[in-house]
Amino acid sequence: NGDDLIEIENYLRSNANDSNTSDMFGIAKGKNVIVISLESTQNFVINSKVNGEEITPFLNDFIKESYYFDNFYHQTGQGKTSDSEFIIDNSFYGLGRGAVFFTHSENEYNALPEILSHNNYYTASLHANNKTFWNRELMYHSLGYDRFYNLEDYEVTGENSIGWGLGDISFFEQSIDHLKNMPTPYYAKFITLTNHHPFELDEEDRLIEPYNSSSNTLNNYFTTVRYEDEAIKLFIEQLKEEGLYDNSIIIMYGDHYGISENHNDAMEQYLGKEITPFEEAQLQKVPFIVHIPGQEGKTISSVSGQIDVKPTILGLLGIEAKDDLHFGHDLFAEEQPNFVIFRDGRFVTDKYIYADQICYDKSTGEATDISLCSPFIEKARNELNYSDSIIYGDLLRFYKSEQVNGEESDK
Ligand code: GP9
Ligand code: MN
Repeated sequence: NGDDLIEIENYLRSNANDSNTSDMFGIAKGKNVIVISLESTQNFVINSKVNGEEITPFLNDFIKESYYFDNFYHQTGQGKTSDSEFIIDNSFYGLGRGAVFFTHSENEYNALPEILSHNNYYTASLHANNKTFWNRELMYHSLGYDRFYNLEDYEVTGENSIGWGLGDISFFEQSIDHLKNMPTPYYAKFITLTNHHPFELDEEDRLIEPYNSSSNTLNNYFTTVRYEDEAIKLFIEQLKEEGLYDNSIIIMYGDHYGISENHNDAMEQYLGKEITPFEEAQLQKVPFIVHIPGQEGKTISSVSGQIDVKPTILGLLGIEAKDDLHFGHDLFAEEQPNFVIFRDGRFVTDKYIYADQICYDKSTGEATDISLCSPFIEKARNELNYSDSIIYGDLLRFYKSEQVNGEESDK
């Protein structure tokens, strides 16, 4: 009931950091927000090569003029892409089993699109797949999206399809028209698809040769990541041509891993090292890139995750999120907890990695005294439980906040 929420509220209030301590607070006030979900894109492809060729030549350049977080982790579970969307829009964890997009689409949320709507933004998600996939149509309604540009809004033919559906290059090309017609400012989320298991790509769309290992999945993965990189490059060029680039902040994140541990033999060959649980946890890093026009690039190495995206975006837009309940932190604020919790209870701090019930010392990669991890084990369990309680109990029903910016709540 509502009382359960009080304890959680107290926890979240003491846990949050203060966007007002960020010298970036409000830096992108009123700008469009373009978010790109990078399908199955893990961080190990950034600034790496296969057969002597860069895998992400465009992103490697783009991160030089962006804030690039190189210790940022996905936190998804079985809900895969939908979990990443859920975590990013709500700054809550997904569920330990199943996909919250399916199981709790009728809940009350106070998601990023809803908050942004209250702040004069038009909000849309763009993804050339069936609108019922991952129950998006219903869930997007609860998250407060104004519009879902789905399969019906794209021209998909045999010609322009790759693997799961519309190829990313055509997807972005066609999306530009949708973007041009949107009321401004907008929050527009683009969900890519081509770099999806099993990473199929026609010979003619290939920009680099596959890798050579025992895993065709890994071998082909590099080619579809390279294709995705090209699609983003072309999209950014089009944004510039259309004059949309300078009024927009561009945010990219990897949604979840692409290469599961079933391919560890091949990954060991590629990385040239053994994949212990310590390494396996670090392979869950995904890129997180924030491009703000007029700002110089910087690599930020604090430990962070998808849960931090919502407070970070709100901070950049100068929207006070004090009354918003969230588990994450504004990544530009002064205090950084350097603590990221995976859905399965693993975690990473600045000093330790906890995986397979082992507490690893990050500086050596060796197992260390479990008591060093104990306080974090406790905190991780607690936090996941709190998040689950909110979702299972639909507790935001009871949360009557003064909306951000003092607007009246409509709940
Ligand atoms: C489908 C796309 C892929 O619409 O989001 O979903 P995934 O299998 O990665 O969760
Ligand atoms: Mn996905």
